[in-house]
Amino acid sequence: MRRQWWHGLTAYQIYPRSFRDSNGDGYGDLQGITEKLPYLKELGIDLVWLSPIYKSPGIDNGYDIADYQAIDPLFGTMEDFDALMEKARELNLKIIMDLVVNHCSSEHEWFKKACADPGCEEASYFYFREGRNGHEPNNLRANFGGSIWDKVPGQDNLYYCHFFAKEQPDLNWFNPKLREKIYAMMNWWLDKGIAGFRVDAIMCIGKDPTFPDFEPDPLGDGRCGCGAMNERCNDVADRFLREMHERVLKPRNAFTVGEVFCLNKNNIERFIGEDGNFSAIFDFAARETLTAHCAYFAYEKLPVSKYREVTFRSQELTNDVGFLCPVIENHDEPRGVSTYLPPLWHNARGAKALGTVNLLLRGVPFIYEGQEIGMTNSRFDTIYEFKDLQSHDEYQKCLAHGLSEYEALRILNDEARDQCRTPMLWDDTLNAGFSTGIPWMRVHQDYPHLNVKAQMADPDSVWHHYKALIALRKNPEFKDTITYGRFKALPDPNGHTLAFLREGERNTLMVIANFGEGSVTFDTYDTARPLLTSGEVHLNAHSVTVAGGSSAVLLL
Ligand code: TEU
Repeated sequence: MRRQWWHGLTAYQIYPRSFRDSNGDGYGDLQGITEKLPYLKELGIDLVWLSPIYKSPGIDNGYDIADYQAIDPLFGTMEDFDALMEKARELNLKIIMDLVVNHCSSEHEWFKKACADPGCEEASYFYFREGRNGHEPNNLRANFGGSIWDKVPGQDNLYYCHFFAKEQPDLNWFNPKLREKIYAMMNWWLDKGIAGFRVDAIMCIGKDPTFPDFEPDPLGDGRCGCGAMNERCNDVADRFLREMHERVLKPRNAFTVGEVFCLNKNNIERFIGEDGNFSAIFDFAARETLTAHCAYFAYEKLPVSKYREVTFRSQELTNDVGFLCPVIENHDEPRGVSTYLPPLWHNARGAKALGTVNLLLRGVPFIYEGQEIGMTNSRFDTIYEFKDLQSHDEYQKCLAHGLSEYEALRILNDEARDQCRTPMLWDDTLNAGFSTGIPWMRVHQDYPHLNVKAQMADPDSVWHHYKALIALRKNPEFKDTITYGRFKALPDPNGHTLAFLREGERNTLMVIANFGEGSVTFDTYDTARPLLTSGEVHLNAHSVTVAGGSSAVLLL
């Protein structure tokens, strides 16, 4: 495998509005991020992904972009961004930006011009279609509910397409002029020194421009989720992604991680092979298993055995091809500890053991802010505390399904995107040290005892375990094995254990994380050397015993 500069890195996702507020307006900002970059360096992070900071009305928290080359005043100025880049260079931290180009904002000047004159060039950057027999052009449902079609303002029978909110009009990738503008914008950011992009919702650009009707799905509104069209049109997305790769990414040797949900053995080479469209893609196998159901209320708890099965399947699929980015949570998902572990381990022990798996699977792991201190889901008491538009849509779906408000809230508290979006917990002072103002979201209930400052002072904390895991990834003796070593699954003795080998050229590591109640024992054949453990681990002459909620990394 050809070696690349980004192989072996450890990455971190920042959700800017919740990371650190420097000016007391209740929202995180760029100066706040710059202030905390040394903190990330101390943890051992190499690469940072910033969720969107572009000019935006904020309907979808910045995933609705009104100007791709301007910073939203909420986050600061372009000078603040340049200062952030300067600090990152000084610390040798790479920065990647969110590339949100399936859609823009209805406040983007392209869309405003398009609406003012549907015959103008900008209108061809969007999907404008006539209604059919007094109805929307087809029956697809948008990701945040309702039809993917809304009427172009002032028009009787002309609609525009949006796969997400109505304020997020989809861009027409079939238009070569639009594609050129996007590539120019990407180059502009790369010229500013960023290392690459996290590519948002990108498979949505695979569309059938005739917009046929689809077979309605079980939700019962006569519509079909818009993802069904993308599934049919992967080859269309591939064509555009290939062009983006050849024209922009490859010549700049940029790092890209795709938000791609449909990985299988047929498309993997094209996505992340040696000359793939992306450098890597997130491993969403576990998430996809949950979200295969059409609404939050239908999600079922994923047993550890299932989590193991799908995670290991992704590893085996990619062993010989390329790199995944293992994730347990992000700004679209509730906390991994709360989602994938049994309630017994919704605590520091569970967080450490899950972190061990997350950071030692083969790939470029992304840690989401707060994961390194073992944050669990935030809890809200009323629907008004949920900020995400998807939460409100899902709440209505629950009620329409006949659930009580109490049950709907319980479901949201487990499944909503808000659960991960609350402010970062820096210390035990007012608002967890996030802001001196009124935070835009309620601060997590555990902050008096669960925060960065307390954990940095406690050598036995989740934070120190993460730091040790990252240090292990960088240790010259094991770096090669952890980066390139083959993944090999080991059996699961109690239905709650993830155990695997990483087989490198110089050495082999054994990783075990037990999420059951009782202990498990694995043969080590010879005397193994413990490299890092959490919880209770006992090494015997030819075996190792790992108690419930514990993990071990051994050199065989
Ligand atoms: O998410 C794309 C996506 O597919 C989401 O529908 C995701 O699966 C869902 O939110 C999970 O509940 C990206 C961004 O990560 C997300 O924050 C944006 O809202 C979305 O694109 C639109 O830009």
